[in-house]
Parts: sequence; C-alpha cells; structure tokens
Amino acid sequence: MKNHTIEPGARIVTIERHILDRQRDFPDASGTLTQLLYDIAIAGKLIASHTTRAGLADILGQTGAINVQGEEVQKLDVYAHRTMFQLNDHTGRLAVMGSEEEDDIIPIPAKYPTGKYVLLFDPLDGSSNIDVNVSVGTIFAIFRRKTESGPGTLEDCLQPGSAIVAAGYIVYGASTMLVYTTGQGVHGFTLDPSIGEFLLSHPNIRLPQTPKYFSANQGYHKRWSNGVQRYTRWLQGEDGGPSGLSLRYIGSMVADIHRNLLRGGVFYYPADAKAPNGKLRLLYEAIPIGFLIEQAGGYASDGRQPICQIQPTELHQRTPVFIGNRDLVEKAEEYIAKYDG
Ligand code: AHM
Ligand code: MG
Repeated sequence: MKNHTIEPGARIVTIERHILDRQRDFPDASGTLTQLLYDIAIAGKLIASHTTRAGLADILGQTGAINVQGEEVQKLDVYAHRTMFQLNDHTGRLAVMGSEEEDDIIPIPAKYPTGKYVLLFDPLDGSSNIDVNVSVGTIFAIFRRKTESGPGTLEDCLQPGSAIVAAGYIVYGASTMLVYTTGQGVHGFTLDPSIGEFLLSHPNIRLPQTPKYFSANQGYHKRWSNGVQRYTRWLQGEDGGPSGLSLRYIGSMVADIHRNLLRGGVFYYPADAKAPNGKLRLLYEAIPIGFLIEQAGGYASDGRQPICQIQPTELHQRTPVFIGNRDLVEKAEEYIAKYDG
C-alpha cells in the first residue's frame, strides 16, 4: 500500500508564510514590515480581480481627469490607487505615502496613528495598455521614515534606492505574480485564483548569465543621442556586440522587466530629444525596479551613474533608465560616456 503521508508543509509556501519565515532571521523584527508586505499582497489581489474584468463596460473608459503627469486617468488607475491607499492608511505602519497618481505626498489621515515606514507606489504602470488587454503592473518601494515622529514629510519620501527596505511589483499577466525583495534575494509568487493565495513559484530569482533580450522603444531611435543609437547597434551585434539578442518590447515596464528578469537582458528608456530626462519616474518606477534587479544580480543605471545612488529632489522626478544584466548596462554607460560627452 502506498504511503500518502505528506511531509508537513513540504511544498506549498504562501506569501504570508514566506515573509514570516524571513522575519524569523531577524529576532528584533517587530513584524510590521511583514504585515505591510502582506497588506500590499492583498491590494494586489483586489487590483488583479479588477484588471481581469477590465474589458467590461462598467470599468472600461476614462474618468477624464488629468493626472500630475498631464495624462488622462483611466478608471482602473484610480481604483488601483485607492486600493493601495485604503489598505494602508489606517494600519499604523506608515508615516506617509506617495503615488504616481498624486501630485503631493499622501498624509496618513489624522484619525489614524502613524508608523515607521514610507510607502511609494505606481498603482497601475503601463495603464495605456489596459484597453488593448496587455499586461500592466503595480510597483512599490518601502523606506524607513527619516523624521522622528508625527506626520511624515516630503523628506521621508525623497530617499535614494540605497535606503530601500523592500521593493517589488505585481504583474497582472496571463497569471498574476508578485515579485519582491527585502534585500535578501528576489522571490516570485503566483496567484492561485481558485484559492486566492499567492504561492511561492519562483524562489531566489537570479538573472540568467546569458541574456536573451534587449527592450526599448526603437520607434524613438531618431530622437536618441548618438551614444544610445550606437549602443543599440552594438546590442544588434555591430562593433563586437553580442550575437543573437532578440528585441522584445511590450511598452509596459513591469511586464518588460519581468520577462527580462526571467530570461536575461536589458530594458532601457533613455533620454531623448523630446524628453531630456526620459519618461520614467525615479521614485515610483526606476528606484524600486532598479533595486530589485540588482538584488537578482543585475545593475540599474541612468546611463552615467547607478540609479540607486541618485538622491531624489522631487517626488515626480524623471530619469533615463538602463536596467538588466550588468555587462549590458555597463556597455550603455561606456557608449554614453564616449559619444555623448
Ligand atoms: P505610465 O506610468 O504612464 O503607465 O507610463 C510608464 C510606461 C512604462 O510602463 C513603459 O515602459 C513606458 O511607459 C512605455 O512608454 P512608450 O510608450 O513611450 O514606449
Ligand atoms: Mg508608471
């Protein structure tokens, strides 16, 4: 007769268990960060359940409002923003929040206690892709507050990537995945919709040493600097560049980064003639994703310096980005230094 006894807890690791296991490595940890990450996971589940219904009439469409980036806000952006806020405003874990959808810092309502962490998020990155059923994502970064007590301030939000406590993203794709790091490797969880739990599916993700892809919007090639144009030709095999890299570009940063994290490669959104600082936001996109990719063995640069060393000066500051396998990113720095002065 077969023995069907299953070793206790052998295979299935929920995100809650995973975070708790990590917390045990830090005897002094109060559990606040664990709970904060779990709150974000719940927000991710709620947003996922809405994105899967994005084609339905009650959700599809635009609110008509213009966000701080001068873009029209779609309803799902608003929903995602509110969900992240509402799951985190009352817990006493945060001093302040910041969102790509809000002009200013987001204070914790006075009726709730403040806590020691700061949460910055892009609630629904790549939202222009929603109408055409392409993957979108939520990006988050957690810092320790800098001020001592009371309501958090702008200073608490303007922190470099090197000060990150935890960062990650949720990608709403063929399946929903949450990928996060607390500075101890990168771990990926897939949402099992039948039980509503994120289960550990990709432990200790490392960028493959042999990259497969380069990812940029080559439609803007003519607007790029000489250095970036030459770098792109190098990626295509000119000037001793790698042979056999494929081009993949979705136009949804989280999805482009997620694919390259699993397959290896470089994602870049450089400065161009129209956007001298690039398009992507330092605090909401570049820093959290850059930190996470570095935790997976890669490197993130603005083309001249490590992204995680940049001290932000504005909440909605933009930056060029080159993120992925270290050798590919360093080559971009080399070309930019050589040809762009
Ligand atoms: P968003 O935050 O307004 O959605 O914009 C960010 C998105 C990224 O996900 C993506 O990498 C980039 O914009 C694509 O821009 P483009 O269409 O110019 O290539
Ligand atoms: Mg965005």
